Amino acid sequence: MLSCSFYVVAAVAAFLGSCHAEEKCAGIPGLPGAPGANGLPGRDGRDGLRGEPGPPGPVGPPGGAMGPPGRDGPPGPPGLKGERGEKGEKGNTGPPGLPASLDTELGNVLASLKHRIGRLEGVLTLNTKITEVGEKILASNGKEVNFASALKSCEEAGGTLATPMNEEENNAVLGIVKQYNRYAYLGIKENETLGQFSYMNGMPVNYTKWHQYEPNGKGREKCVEMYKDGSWNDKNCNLNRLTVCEF
Ligand code: MMA
Ligand code: CA
Repeated sequence: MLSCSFYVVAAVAAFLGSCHAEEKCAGIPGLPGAPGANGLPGRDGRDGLRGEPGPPGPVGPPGGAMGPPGRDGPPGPPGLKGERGEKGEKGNTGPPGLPASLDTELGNVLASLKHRIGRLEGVLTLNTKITEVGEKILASNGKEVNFASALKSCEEAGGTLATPMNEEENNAVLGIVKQYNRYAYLGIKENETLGQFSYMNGMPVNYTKWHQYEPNGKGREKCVEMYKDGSWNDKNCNLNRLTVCEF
């Protein structure tokens, strides 16, 4: 609070500074009155902005009613593949195509394959790995085993035991017998009728090259071996003979 003496000094200063040359001077202003009493409180202001939601409340007492179900979680991973369904109906017939004989693209592929196979046959023949006779290919693994094992080896390789059906084929097998200098089993066996021989498919033989006085086994020699002159002998099946296959 400003003291009374300050007001007096201020009033004298104002008087001396503005009035010392004039004829009539205003009177000295009175001293300011004491400050008035405080006014009444103002009116309430407007409501403030809405606050953030508060933190979740504490867990309620046990035994309270269960709250409502929560929202669905995110989708789970895909399930296992289902079992194969039943086969569907046969589809419609496709558009008509060219016969293979008139399809140039197919013809080119076939010609190329034939050429390549021909070259491979040339290599195998040159190296005496195979003998080609008519449509047959003859080959030996050089092994001497019993009849059942020899037949199995040939069949596992996709063929069967060599079965000469004519003189030319018999000579081709003979070439392999001479090459290994070993007797070979043929794909021929005596059937239920003693003295009668059949091919592995059960058909009776229609070409034979029996050695003189053969066959003479009469049921005791149910397999057939080729001698080194190309003639045949009925023989036990449990001996070791050269494996010669035809494909
Ligand atoms: C052996 C045996 C027969 C064959 C005769 C020919 C003694 O038996 O190989 O199969 O018929 O020889 O003499
Ligand atoms: Ca015999």
